[in-house]
Amino acid sequence: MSLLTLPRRTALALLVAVALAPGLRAQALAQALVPGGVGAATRSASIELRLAEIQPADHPTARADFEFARLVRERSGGRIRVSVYTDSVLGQEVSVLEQLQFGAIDIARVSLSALAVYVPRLNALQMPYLYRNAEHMWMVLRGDIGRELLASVGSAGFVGLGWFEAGARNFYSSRRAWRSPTDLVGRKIRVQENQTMSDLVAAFGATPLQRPFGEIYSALETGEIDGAENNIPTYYSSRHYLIAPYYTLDGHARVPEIVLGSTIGLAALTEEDRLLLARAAMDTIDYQRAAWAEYEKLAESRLREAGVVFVGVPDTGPWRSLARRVYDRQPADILAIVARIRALK
Ligand code: BDP
Repeated sequence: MSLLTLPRRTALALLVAVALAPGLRAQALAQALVPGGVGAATRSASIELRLAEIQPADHPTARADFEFARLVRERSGGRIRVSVYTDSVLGQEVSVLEQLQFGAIDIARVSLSALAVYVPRLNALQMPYLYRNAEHMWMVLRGDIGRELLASVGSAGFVGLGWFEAGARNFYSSRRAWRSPTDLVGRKIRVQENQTMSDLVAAFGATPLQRPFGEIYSALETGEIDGAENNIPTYYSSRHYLIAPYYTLDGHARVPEIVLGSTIGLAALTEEDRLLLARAAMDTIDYQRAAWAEYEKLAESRLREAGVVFVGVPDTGPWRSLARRVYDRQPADILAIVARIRALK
């Protein structure tokens, strides 16, 4: 489709995005203006896409972004280059999603929690104690449910490209170890900017505070929050353990990561190239999961060396029964997906 044949609003948004986005290829987009079609134009033009990542470059998720970029480059014969911007240099996740929506960023790897604000049905995938284990989650993500939900992000101006592993999330605290849910009562805990995550923390009797990821360290330092929650790799790479050295292995949720394109940012690409991106993202999953497993072990041993106290939770029963309240608040469409997930053997 040529830009001239796009609906007026989309074409305008695309032009605004071009003006705002140094990452978009002027050449490809200029050619998109030529009647005759974007497809014909972009096949030969070189394309540069900007990918936003909030994690540091050595985090397994960021390493997978680089692998994705490598695959895209190789498979497009060097024609499509994905430049990966790590360490939140393009902004925190809420801002990254806004920039993706208007095309200032072409691709991003974000947490499903952040994205679910735009596509509430995605909350089904991060419900507490939902999956039996990581394999169960991957069966869901790689199957019909994962495919349907990835496609559903189109309604919010995104192109769902693929999923990444993000382990199990656990609570960590700065002053003393939290051994049972009663230790959380009255505590202030940072959560992602997502209502379901707030509901979960509230179900344990704590006060949820939604804050951007980049603000956690100082919020722990000043005592604005008593703790936060995340997976082991992120707890380690963010260095939050330096001020919050108690990590409780309650495993309350598995929140997958998602690789997203911008509908506007990728509008100048051919359908074939968009497919190439999606296949490359899917083909990066095995690499990412292996990198994750390896880094998780390394992070755990480094954390132990640093004196972090890991609090084992042999019986998650009391945690699970409180977390059930989060399910009571869910609309029927989410509960229907949850039922399908649970039935998947
Ligand atoms: C990490 C995710 C990152 C989230 C962060 C958070 O990789 O995308 O933004 O958690 O808690 O595990 O905000």
